[in-house]
Amino acid sequence: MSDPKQPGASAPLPKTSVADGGELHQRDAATPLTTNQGVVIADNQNSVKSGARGPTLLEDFILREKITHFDHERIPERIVHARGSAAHGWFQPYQSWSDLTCASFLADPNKKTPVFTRISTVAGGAGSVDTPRDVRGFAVKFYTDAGNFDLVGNNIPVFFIQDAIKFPDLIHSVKMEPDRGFPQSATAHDTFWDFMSLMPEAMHMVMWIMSDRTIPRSLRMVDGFGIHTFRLVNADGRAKLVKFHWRAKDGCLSTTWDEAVKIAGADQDYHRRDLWNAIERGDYPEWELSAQIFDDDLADSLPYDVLDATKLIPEEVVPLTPLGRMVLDRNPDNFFAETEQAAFHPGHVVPGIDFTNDPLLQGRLHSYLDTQLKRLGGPNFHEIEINRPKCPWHNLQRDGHMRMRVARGRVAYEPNSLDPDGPRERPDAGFRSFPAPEAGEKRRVRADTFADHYSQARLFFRSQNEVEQQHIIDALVFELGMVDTVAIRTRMLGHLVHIDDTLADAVAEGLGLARADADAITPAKAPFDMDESPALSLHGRVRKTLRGRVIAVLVTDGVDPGLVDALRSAAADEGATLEIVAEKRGGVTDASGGRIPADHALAAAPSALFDAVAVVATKDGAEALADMPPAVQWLMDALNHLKVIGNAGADALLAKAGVPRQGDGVVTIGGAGDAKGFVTTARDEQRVFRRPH
Ligand code: HDE
Repeated sequence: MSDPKQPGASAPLPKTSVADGGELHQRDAATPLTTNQGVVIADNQNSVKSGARGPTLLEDFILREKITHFDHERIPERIVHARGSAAHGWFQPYQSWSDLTCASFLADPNKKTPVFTRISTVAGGAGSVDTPRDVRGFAVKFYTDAGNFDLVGNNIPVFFIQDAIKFPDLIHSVKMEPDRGFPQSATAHDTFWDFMSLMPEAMHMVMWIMSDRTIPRSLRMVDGFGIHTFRLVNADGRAKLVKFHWRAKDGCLSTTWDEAVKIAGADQDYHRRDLWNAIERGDYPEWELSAQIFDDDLADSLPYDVLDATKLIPEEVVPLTPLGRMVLDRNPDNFFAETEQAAFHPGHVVPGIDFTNDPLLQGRLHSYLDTQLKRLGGPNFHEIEINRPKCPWHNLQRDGHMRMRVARGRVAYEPNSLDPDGPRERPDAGFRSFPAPEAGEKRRVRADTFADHYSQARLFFRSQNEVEQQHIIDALVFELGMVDTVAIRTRMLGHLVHIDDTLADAVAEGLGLARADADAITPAKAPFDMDESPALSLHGRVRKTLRGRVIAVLVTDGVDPGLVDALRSAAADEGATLEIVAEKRGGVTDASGGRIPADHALAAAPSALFDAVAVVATKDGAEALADMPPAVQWLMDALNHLKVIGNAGADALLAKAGVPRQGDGVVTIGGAGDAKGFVTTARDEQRVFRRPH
């Protein structure tokens, strides 16, 4: 586990200090409460009145300042990715990559670059639930010593559309419908599928969003992708094309759909809480930054265009080169100041990294700067602490809303002769665009090389295992089943026919349609079969680890405390945490008369919230649980959500919940000696996909 106190890691602020304008002010018990002007407040309970029962006076500047500030506490939420959670950490390359790029954060294996990473959902508002079916944003701000670099990606390597001009339409279709104001944070409605069904280019992304990638177990267990093709440029000006990937060290893991729905009801902050708690516990999430590096010749040889964000390059064609690792080891001190005010922008690049002509990326280069002006209120958002570079920065920009820097001197222009020490351009070290030759007619046009919309959708579907394919089918049946307009369902079916026959037939069957009901759609370009890419299967890449996972043990009065301790230490040996669930929050009395405190009351902690579960009960206790509907539901859900289940004396409850007593991820725990076996089964199985579900 990484040490946050190592040199280069961002050290946590002392708990008794506040960061204010970059200065630390120590506080102690005698620190007075003041107004924003520094006037000490004598009474923070009562406003100034004319007589005890008289009117409040307008002159009460303390009241007015406080209420006015409160009235303005919100800023516009992000139009997309409004709901997100973030943490601080660092990035360190494995070696020097200076032959590839002059980006300074990739040059020195001994250098740690501070980062701030925000992972988000796309469609819902800032207060929406954490577990809808949705893409996750994956935005990393590197505070490099050559300026800030933002890698603003998603947890899926492709996107819905090919040209930025369609983005407002896409987002309007997925957000709540404008007349009725619902549904919040859901793709399962008419306007979204209407738009999808009219956008053949979205079909590859449709396959991804209907897969388990969009219902992650934890923000710590998602991969990230830069999506677009970028350029890495070295000091000699030589460039390579590159696609960035973040690989979660503990692997990707997803919930089942039913589980995601139940989590949404039980804990709408599930992902935010999980990330926060993991970092507080010292289970620092970690990702490996990798890159697919290739040149123009290879790009030209591919049967799709690397400038088309609806296409990926299979890893079997261009393998990943691991560049370095990122560890998130510090929670924000203040959600608003940091997570909410963080301004990411794909246009924040550093020397050594450059853009390509991907028309989606080009549109983003406008949008993010524009959005920050509105959201953060003006052109000085880079002066807000979370956005400020950590390297020196000097220029001749001046003034504007909320300017914080006090620039000195009379010279705010260049060239000048009056300020010889003022900032000057540096041709030797400054950012230089890669001199890609460009020429062409000025036209509103889409390249012919972008015209194949089905081959990669087919590639993705066929590269999934049977269980994963079934999940995609189930998700499509569910989502299209929520669409009221029949014509949208049949139009979508018309697209699925071009992707895969089994898929189209199964979805038609699930919707109660016949294959013949599918709209006749003529592809702009006939799809072709590509070699399957096993790397696209999530299940193929699940990691057998319990690091940072949570195991719940449901206990009753009279249980053996030694067994509970054995389970706790077996879990700890695997890096997992054990949490006790009991009928009452006060806990239970064990066989030796001691107390086992509970972390959760049963009614507040459905098994959906945990990675694996065990029931440790006496015979009487198990019979009592079997009479409690929440306990029966707890175990039924654990079974249906494919969790490994440990059974210590709980036969009566298992029988009532319809859980088999042994096998398929159900482990008998006869005594303390079996604790390890249960925990290692949970580690090795992760999710028991063999079970019917
Ligand atoms: Fe974004 N996107 N986007 N997007 N996006 C925003 O910027 C936009 C796209 C992504 O944690 C906004 O600061 C356009 C692709 C993330 O703060 C906005 C287009 C990818 C985040 C915006 C795209 C993303 C955003 C809203 C089509 C994956 C959250 C608030 C051309 C590579 C960053 C903000 C955070 C946020 C525009 C497409 C990822 C409106 C116009 C493709 C992770 O500027």
